[in-house]
Amino acid sequence: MIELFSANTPNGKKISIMLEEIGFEYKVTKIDINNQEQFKEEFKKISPFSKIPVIIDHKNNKSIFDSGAILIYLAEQSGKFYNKKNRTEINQWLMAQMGYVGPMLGQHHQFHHYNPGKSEFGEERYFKISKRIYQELDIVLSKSKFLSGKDYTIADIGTFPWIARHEWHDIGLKKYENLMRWYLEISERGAVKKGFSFMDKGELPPKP
Ligand SMILES: N[C@@H](CCC(=O)N[C@@H](CS)C(=O)NCC(=O)O)C(=O)O
Repeated sequence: MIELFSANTPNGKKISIMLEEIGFEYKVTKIDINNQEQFKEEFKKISPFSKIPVIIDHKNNKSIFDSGAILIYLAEQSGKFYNKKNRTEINQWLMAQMGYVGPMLGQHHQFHHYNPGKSEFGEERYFKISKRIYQELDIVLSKSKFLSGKDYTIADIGTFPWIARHEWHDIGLKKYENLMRWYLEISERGAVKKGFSFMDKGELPPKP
């Protein structure tokens, strides 16, 4: 059984979606990051940077932090969404999500959604980068069905919950035909719907 320490955020949703996709049994332990629960000593033992998500695999008592590492671990354990023959491609898109797509869209959330009017520089910078990301993903998805090729992989699972915040981004997902096609197709997966609503029952990926 997997224990998922998480909160209802894009990084948190990546793992509940993956767990639903691979059909592993899991239980969710909520970490209230708005009430500083991530800084509790007990949690810091398994999360050195005090961040969600973290999992404990109770089968071998192993704890893993960082959503990218968790996705790889679960893919290796299940043998799903991480085809050995395509690993370099998948790693490339997963690392780009972890180091670029997620962090930049996350900054856009901070400046545009949570704190508008506080920093013109911050708002403009991350709005511009976020639009670039939409454009860049759209180009990739005009050439392949999923990010790393013809198959749905952990790179798509890692990226999807970030694009699912499209309403906050205020960019207009509909304008990006290929990104939109990818988003709608993934939104319709039963496991994605279940994983998406892991904390807020009934929450669905918002329609563009
Ligand atoms: N690289 C980490 C980033 C995780 C992350 O930023 N988590 C946020 C929520 S989405 C968090 O726990 N924030 C609480 C804090 O930083 O105090 C991952 O992908 O797991």
